[in-house]
Amino acid sequence: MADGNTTSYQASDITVLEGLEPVRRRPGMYIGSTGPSGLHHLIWEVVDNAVDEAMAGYCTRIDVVLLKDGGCRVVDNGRGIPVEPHPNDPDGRSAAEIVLTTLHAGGKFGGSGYKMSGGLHGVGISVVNALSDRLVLEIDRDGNHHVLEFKNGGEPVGSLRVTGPAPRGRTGTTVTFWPDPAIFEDVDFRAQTVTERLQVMAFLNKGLEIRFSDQRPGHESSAVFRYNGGIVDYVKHLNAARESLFRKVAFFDQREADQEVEVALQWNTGFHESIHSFANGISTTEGGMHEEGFKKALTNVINRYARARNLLKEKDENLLGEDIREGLTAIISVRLRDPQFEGQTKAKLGNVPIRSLVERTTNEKLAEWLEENPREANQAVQKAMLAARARVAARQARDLTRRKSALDGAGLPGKLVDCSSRNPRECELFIVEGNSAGGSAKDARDPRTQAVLPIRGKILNVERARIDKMLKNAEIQALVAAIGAGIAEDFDVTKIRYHKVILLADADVDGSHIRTLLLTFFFRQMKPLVEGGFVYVAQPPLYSTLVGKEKIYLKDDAAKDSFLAEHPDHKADFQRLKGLGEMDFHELRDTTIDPAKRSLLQITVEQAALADEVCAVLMGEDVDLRRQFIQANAKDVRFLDI
Ligand code: 0RA
Repeated sequence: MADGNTTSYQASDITVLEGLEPVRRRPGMYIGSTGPSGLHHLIWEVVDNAVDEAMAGYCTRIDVVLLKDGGCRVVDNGRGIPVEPHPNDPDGRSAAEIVLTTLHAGGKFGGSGYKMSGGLHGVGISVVNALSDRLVLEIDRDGNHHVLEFKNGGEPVGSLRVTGPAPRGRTGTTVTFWPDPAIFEDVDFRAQTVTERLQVMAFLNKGLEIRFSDQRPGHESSAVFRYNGGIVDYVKHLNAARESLFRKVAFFDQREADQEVEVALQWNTGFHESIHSFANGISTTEGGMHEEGFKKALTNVINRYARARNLLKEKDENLLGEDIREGLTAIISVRLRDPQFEGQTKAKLGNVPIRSLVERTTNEKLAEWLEENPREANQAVQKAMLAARARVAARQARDLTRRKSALDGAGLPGKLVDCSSRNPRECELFIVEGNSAGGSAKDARDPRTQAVLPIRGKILNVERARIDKMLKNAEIQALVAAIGAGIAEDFDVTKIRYHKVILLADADVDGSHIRTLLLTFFFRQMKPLVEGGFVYVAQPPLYSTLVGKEKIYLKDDAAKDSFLAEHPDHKADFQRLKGLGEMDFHELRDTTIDPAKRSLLQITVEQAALADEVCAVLMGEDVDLRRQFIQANAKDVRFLDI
């Protein structure tokens, strides 16, 4: 907000409320937690104050440094916190000292100085002081360099004093703090957390240069973030790994007396909606009024355009919001006085008036953008129409699948080798890659409680195809019918016919691929099955060896190594077990089928979500990105390693 010309700021504007003891007594009230999130909150708080200076038009650069000794330094080139004696303070302390030692002191709460502060995690820089065992404040202002140090959670050491001249012409504030180890579970900052946040702040504040440097031994790194395109650059960045539908990024904004909005958007050829919204620079992951206003207007504008151009005919139904948002990447950034954060994680914007601002702005300015960019507008509408057609086809396919599986017995797929028990709690379904492995599994199972469904691997190779295609797939239909609880919105986890759905595939690339695809399918179309912990992966061992007459199975190389360490005299050979298809009846039973001997991995939602990500990445062309992604995540999910 470049309102620097119209507001004057004096030391007397800073209102004095209360001391810092409450913060140390109940840190969670002020920073959420004393875990990593709370710790990083200290940095955000100081940086937000500097960003406020930037928004007010006085600061162009912020430096964040993680110091060798564990401290954090934030340097800005703003006006500097006021240094004169505070007129309302009987002891004549400096305004800067009051700002750092008084809860809720700061121009933001005084009224006139700041209009729409971003530093409204609400707490102010004094909270950082309260939770640091040491803090050094340096201010360059009026040609002087001022210093004031605090210890033990905000006790000033003397008073603000001039130590010399400010570097020529410089103004600005430097806050260096060392989080109190008595307060925080852990005082190690995580560079990635910091850089990700700084990058987003740079995107949201066009032209502001934010530099990061990590000087901690073994962590040395640095980065510079500056985006002259602001949120337009943000959208380009998000779509960089994808194929955008067209090159242009739509942008529009609107300012009113005490609220403002900026929107940037572009479609990609994918199917995912990726809307990121912010209020005063804070990510609102649960959405809220600003997102509501945007979505409503977007649906409205695109439908109006499609009708006016006769792309949608009179007899055609309107496009739904979800059709239009397929493949959409959008940033909505609003600034407002007194943002209300609601919802489970306090990440949902509650201010009603902002909805109308965003809706009006989008209605008006996106419509203009479409008129001015007919080629792009046409592509967006065509994509939404395709999505609508796919949605209708998907519903038909779902209905068909549901009808096919309506009656048990009659509706069960021919390939399913079912078990005889009708008590789902004790029943298990093995989904087995390939017919030969399916045959062995059938022989090795307990026919009372264990069922086998062989599927042919490659036909599932539709990576993230639209759901209508998936549902026409015979293998998927068999799967849905066998599990017997419907699909997507119709999925009813209380109807599942097996309480263990076990994926049984080889430990090789193909097996990994099919596991990933199946997990993606469960994650997208039967999420409660995953959430309920009903999905498992069987982990057939890699090696076997003989100890006397007994056959020992070893899961992987690590298991083999530790076995050898424990049995230094072991002479017998190790057999490498090949594919499931080549295992004999006994091997298969003893390692993967028999509940008493096998090893199963229960799949978490996070793992299934990761499989979904892997599929998404596989869809793209970016092999490096795929490698990086998988390397970054492979440690927890070995079986997904592709
Ligand atoms: C109160 C009043 C003014 C600026 C600031 C605080 C201020 C705080 C921080 C914290 C980090 N960097 C900061 N920069 C400025 C207004 C001063 C004026 O009117 O000159």
